[in-house]
Amino acid sequence: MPILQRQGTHVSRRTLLASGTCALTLSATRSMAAQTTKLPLPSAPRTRELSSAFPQKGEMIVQRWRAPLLETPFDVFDKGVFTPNDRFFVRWHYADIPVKIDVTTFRLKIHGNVEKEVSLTLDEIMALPHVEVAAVNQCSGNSRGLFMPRVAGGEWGDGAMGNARWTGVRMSDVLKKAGIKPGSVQIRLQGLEKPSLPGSPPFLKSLSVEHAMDGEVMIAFAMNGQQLPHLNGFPLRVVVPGWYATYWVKMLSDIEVLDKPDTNFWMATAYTIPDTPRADMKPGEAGVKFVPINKMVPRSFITNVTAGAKLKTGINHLVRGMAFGGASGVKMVELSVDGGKTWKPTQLGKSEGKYSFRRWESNVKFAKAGDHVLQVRCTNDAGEVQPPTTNWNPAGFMRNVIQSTAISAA
Ligand SMILES: Nc1nc2c(c(=O)[nH]1)N[C@H]1C(S)=C(S)[C@@H](COP(=O)(O)O)O[C@H]1N2
Ligand SMILES: [Mo]
Repeated sequence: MPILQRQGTHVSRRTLLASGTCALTLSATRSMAAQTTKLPLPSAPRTRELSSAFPQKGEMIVQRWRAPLLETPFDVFDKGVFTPNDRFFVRWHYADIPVKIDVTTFRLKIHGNVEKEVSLTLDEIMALPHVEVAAVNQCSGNSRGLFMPRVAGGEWGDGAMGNARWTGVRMSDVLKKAGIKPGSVQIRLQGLEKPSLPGSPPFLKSLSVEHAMDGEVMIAFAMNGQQLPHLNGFPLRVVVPGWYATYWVKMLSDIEVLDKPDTNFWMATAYTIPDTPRADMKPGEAGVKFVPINKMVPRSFITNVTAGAKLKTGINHLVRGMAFGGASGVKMVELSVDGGKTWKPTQLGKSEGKYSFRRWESNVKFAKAGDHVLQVRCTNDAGEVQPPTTNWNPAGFMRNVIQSTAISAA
């Protein structure tokens, strides 16, 4: 899929914006002899097709063809802390996604409770100071397929997440172009896709003005040094470091400044969590207050040993993986080889910043033959630690229980 580069945008040394002359086919079709993979889910059908048929994407686990839900195969996370763009997960609510974007006529509109309504060109946006952040983009429902009892929604394994170095401009600098009027409370973000059925609510997400102006919330035009893949939001997407991906609106084309809190479906009904510790409740529990999902919580994974592995006794094994702190950095990652009875700190890799994946590794030696359960847990800089028991809520959000990998030593 050749993406034609437009040369010489005056604001960028690199050529990051496609000319938009090539149309993408977004509804990939099944191949004849489809490759499949098995996800380790307790309840859902586990077999999923693997496909490289989506534009600008390598082999991905197909959760749904249309609108695309593509999961990153877990072995990709063992290769490094940055998830390659062509293996980065994809999630859209509606299938009516533009297949072609003309970068010369594209505009980002800012309207609502502003001093001056503006429609910014990509050149005007890219002329603002550039900023960069390494940050994890994780779906609220990552690992939903592991929820018991089962809940409605995409049955993701653990691959509805990815880490990238995002380059863009500060949301605050963009908003200043329009000027936020006093009394504004939220900004509402919208992308270019349309609801598939008339009457379906357009995908709209809002952030508080204070959050949007914090200098960290970004409008990104590049990911890992390249223009955004079409399915990851070309030409512009919102990046909200430390917060769940639902706020990271793709193909951002419209910002409305609101003087009242947003009560649209995607804020008030969908993407809400129980207002309880760890967003935990009992199935069917009544009287639970729900609030919009927000900050991420710490998680960690073993990436080079899979369940059922047979490891030799008496020699050192390097066990490694990655962790992220959620809304703050990774403070510590510990490993247990006895199912959580005792824990030992692991060695952390280089920090790429507090919102990034971080590598960890540890040497493990099994003295005696037998079955062992490996567990890894992350503590973040805010002192939050992954819990030993699972949380539950009806949307399957915010899973961050310590994961177990059963192996045998021989
Ligand atoms: N325009 C638009 N932006 C969107 C969505 C969407 O449906 N439309 N989905 C959100 C959700 S729920 C997720 S998990 C992330 C996924 O980002 P990715 O496809 O780049 O991995 O995009 C977010 N931004
Ligand atoms: Mo999501």
